[in-house]
Amino acid sequence: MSDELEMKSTFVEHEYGASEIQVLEGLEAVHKRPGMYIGSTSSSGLHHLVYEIVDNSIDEALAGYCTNIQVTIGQGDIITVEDDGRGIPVDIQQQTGKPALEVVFTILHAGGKFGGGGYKVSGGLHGVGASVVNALSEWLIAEVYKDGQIYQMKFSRGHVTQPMTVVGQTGRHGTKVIFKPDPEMFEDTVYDYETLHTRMREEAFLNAGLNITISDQRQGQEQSESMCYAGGIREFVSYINENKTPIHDQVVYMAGERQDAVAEIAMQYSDSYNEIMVSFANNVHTPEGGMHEEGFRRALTSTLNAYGQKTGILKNEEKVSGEDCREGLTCVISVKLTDAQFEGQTKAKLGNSEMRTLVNAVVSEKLALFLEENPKAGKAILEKALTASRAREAARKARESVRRKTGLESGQMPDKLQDCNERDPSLCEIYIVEGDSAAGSAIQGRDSRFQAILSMWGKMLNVEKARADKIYGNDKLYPMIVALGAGIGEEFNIDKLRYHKIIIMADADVDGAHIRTLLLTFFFRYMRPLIEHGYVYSAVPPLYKLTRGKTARVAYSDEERDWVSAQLRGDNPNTKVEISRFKGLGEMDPHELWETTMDPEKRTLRRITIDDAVRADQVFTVLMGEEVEPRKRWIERNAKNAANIDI
Ligand code: TSJ
Repeated sequence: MSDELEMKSTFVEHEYGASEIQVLEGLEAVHKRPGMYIGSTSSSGLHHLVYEIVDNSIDEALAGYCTNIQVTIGQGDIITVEDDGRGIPVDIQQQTGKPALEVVFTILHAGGKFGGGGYKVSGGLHGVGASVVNALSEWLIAEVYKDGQIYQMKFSRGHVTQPMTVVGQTGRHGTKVIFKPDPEMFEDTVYDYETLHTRMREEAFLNAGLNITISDQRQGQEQSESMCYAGGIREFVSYINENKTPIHDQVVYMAGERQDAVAEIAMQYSDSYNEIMVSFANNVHTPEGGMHEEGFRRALTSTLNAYGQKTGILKNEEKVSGEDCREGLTCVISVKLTDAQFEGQTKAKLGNSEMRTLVNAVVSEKLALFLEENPKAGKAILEKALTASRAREAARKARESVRRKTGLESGQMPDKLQDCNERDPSLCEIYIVEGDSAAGSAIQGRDSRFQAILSMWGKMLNVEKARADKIYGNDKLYPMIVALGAGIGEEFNIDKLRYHKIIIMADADVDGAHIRTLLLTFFFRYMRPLIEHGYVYSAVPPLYKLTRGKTARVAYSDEERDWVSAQLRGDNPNTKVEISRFKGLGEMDPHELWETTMDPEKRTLRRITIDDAVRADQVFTVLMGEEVEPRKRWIERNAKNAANIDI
């Protein structure tokens, strides 16, 4: 035993230099905890591999040396990323005695830190992920076109299988990386074209003038699109507003910099009632917002109020609130900075407070200027905010009158709620249940000590078309707002929340998905902190019931069904296992529902993330990735429910 240890350490000392040890430790760490490096090993992690590689080409573009990036999904879900930049440096590095190319792909966090000072202000934002992608690829080939030569290097699961070799001559310059994600590392290795397409379009909007081509070469789904937007985020705003009616022609564009950071903001108001805010830090989407958004909101509210006073559109001491100022606003914010701090539940919130100051300063100055120079637009914007303000006041009155009429002031709960006995919110759960028979089973099956049931049926309000006053008046949403107890919009107060688990329980079919989408959109728009705190869940009901004689089991997926069926059958090939599909929650008796879906000891809950909610929201706003075609498909799929949406 001690001999073995000694041998090992001798071996290491003699055969391994510092850089090899670093490589092996790095690879081992990535293999052990891939999720730590790419978020997860599910589909999102798989797609993340591509973003990590593309980020390197984007940095080259930011540095001013690359104008074309080509991303290809090949047969067998092999990814190729190619750019026309300077090519990754191939010269031998002092510290390691190895080509920079090898270091980029084998040492964790090596990117951007080589080549004599590396990136400058604009770049140096990413470039840490190549070794992680390499470690998680069954194989990877890198080619560099530089100084007339084609350099090639090959790897397998992060280990070098072919050292850097000159394989030919070329007149061009650039970098090409081809990789096959390791099926042993990922749950699924099939790429979704739409997902990559959406992200690449976003990158094209965020990097004005950069040409990005995305192609799918897999058999039967061949397609390709090149994207290049000279107008950058201005065109992003126009794209989002494509199906809306703007209330002023021009997209407002504001930009500024300070020290080693830049901020760009583009915005335009439409006649809709919703706010669409899409923000980025170093080209990374920040759906949870953060300091850049805060800076924007402050500047917008104060600038519009000052302008309103100055022009007399706001009379006397009349003021418009932040919410009023953002009604119908579509806004894209992009900041670039060194050392971005990402915070929040999903690391999707920007924490750098200097970005609040920067964005505030840029918007205060440039928006005031825009309003001065475009009085017609200024008037339309102020009047829109003023109308919103009046509607909000009307909503407050409506709410108060409803409260008075129903006596809800006294804390009386709605009829549709079967409350639980426990009062401590951190111990309480509320199931929001679609359909009265399902609600009936849930009420009988629950543990009433800590589980409350809110039943919902009938017409669901489509919040896309509704203003706050309508929401308070809605017979479906109002009871839910009262039951949750925390209010909505700017009045939302998480401390008043009555349950820390809000569980949406809907069928595992299209109608269920529809209800979930509507509820998530509502939570996202009017109770966002609920999702940010991780309080919203989706119940996971079983799909199948399997019976053999007197034994009954359930399965939550097709794979599980096959597995359970085999188990029930055991060694006995002649036994009949009866398999039936649960058509809906309403079909289950109370005991079954408790056992399969509600018992905390046995159930599965899926926590809803901000990303889920953003996606749900996008279904309605047709924001990113929703081309006309997917939208048409979605509408066709849901055509039979359309009648239930109150538009
Ligand atoms: F991920 C990656 F590292 F494998 C990768 C890097 C993948 C792809 C598709 C492209 C790139 C990449 C890197 N494109 N362009 C560059 N540029 C550099 O690495 C580079 C080139 C020259 C100099 C210099 O100072 O001369 C510095 C750098 C960082």
